[in-house]
Amino acid sequence: NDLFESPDFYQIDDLLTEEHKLIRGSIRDFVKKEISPYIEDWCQNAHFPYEIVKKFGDIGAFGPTIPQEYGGGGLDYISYGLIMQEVERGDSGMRSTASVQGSLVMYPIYKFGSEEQRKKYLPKLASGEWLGCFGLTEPDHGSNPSGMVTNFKDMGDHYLLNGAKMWISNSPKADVAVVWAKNEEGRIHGLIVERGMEGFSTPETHGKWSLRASCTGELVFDNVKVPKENLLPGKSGLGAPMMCLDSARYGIAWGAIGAAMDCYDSARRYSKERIQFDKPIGSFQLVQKKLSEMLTEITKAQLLNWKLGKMMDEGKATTAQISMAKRNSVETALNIAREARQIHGGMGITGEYPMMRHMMNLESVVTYEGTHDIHLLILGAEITGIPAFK
Ligand code: TGC
Ligand code: FAD
Repeated sequence: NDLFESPDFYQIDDLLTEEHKLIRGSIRDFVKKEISPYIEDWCQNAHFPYEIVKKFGDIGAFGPTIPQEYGGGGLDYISYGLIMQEVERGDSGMRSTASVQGSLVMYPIYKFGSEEQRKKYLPKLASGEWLGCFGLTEPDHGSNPSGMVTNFKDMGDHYLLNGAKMWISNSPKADVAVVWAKNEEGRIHGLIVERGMEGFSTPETHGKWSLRASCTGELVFDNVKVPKENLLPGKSGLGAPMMCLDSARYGIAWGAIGAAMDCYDSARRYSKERIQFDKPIGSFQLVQKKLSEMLTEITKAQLLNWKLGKMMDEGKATTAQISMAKRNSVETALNIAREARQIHGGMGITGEYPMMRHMMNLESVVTYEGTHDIHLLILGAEITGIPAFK
């Protein structure tokens, strides 16, 4: 990974500012030093390196677009995208840790939280002193979150929360959880639940073949007394978690291309080194076809992501535009991981090279934050005006 060369076939760097390039460079150096040398071991051993949380805080990977007064970076969406790209070049599970904290925990507290909530939680989340998680998915409600059954009752001086969430990134180690639950009228609200509240537990999910360096678990609420001041007052309804997802899905669009770049770069180098039939395999047309198509797809996705970032900064990006980019990037990355794996022959299945790990990770990325088919249907609804979900 010391040799990594970032593909930039269309001089897309010309579209970046000096600050963007500095940020990308510093995250790239961090990933080379703190993630790449260890990631294969962490994944092989299903180990979540908890110490990375503080380190991510130190380099500003948490909540880059949140204003500085709350501990965030005060940066634009291109910077956020570049950070996600570089972290996911290291590993999708590490990017998950960062994007959940920034887009799914800090963002709703910043956007829908009271001033007291912002001051209490955001600086500690930004610095990595606290780790957060986001509970939307339930055992019986994944693609259809509006059917959720987790609920809270108004008990006068507090809320009583009951239910369960499943597949929650960071949950086993999280200090705080932003939880989406229905009130007695069936309206969805966000609640901040803290570790240590009686009746709240976070059992870990074991046996994953994907995102093995990220910890995943459940959130179980058994008559949890949640203080009233922990309700996010700024927005209710499914639109509130969906706005968080818009931000996180945008980060994934950039992140998945980071994984694709890593696979492409490894394949490019291997094709020049590996000799078969007395020639480097990169001299064969079929290998060149694979590499050419990889670079084409990466370049297309880089331009799509950059333009989407500009629209995010202007507040103009729509959910369907974000769906298109998330869906395109993840599919591109999965195809590139598979083709790059083949270019490495048998060596490609080992932890000596990153493709197999990226490929397995990307099976989660293609499923979470809206499955590949749900994003296709979001686009279909935009095109026709006819939602096909129900
Ligand atoms: P629908 O009828 O379309 O909408 C219900 C209400 O929500 C509003 N809304 C939005 N508002 C703002 N921004 C958005 N992006 C919005 N999308 C929807 C909508 O206007 C409506 O409001 P109102 O006032 O009219 O009631 O909802 P639906 O029930 O038909 O569902 C639509 C569907 C299927 C597209 C949506 O629910 C969906 O995207 N499903 C996928 C679920 C998902 O993405 N889950 C992600 C869980 S979190 C996660 O995976 C984190 S992994 C992180 C990591 O580790 O990196
Ligand atoms: P289902 O919704 O049961 O879907 C199963 C299949 O049916 C899919 O192929 C889907 O596309 C298809 N399908 C469903 N509905 C339709 C339809 N209307 N039309 C056509 N096809 C349809 N969630 C959180 O809230 N927070 C997290 O931090 C989080 N982290 C995650 C981490 C990992 C590693 C994973 C794997 C998941 C995580 N998730 C998280 C959950 C994730 O968002 C869900 O897995 C995802 O939304 C899909 O839900 P599901 O798994 O219940 O699949």
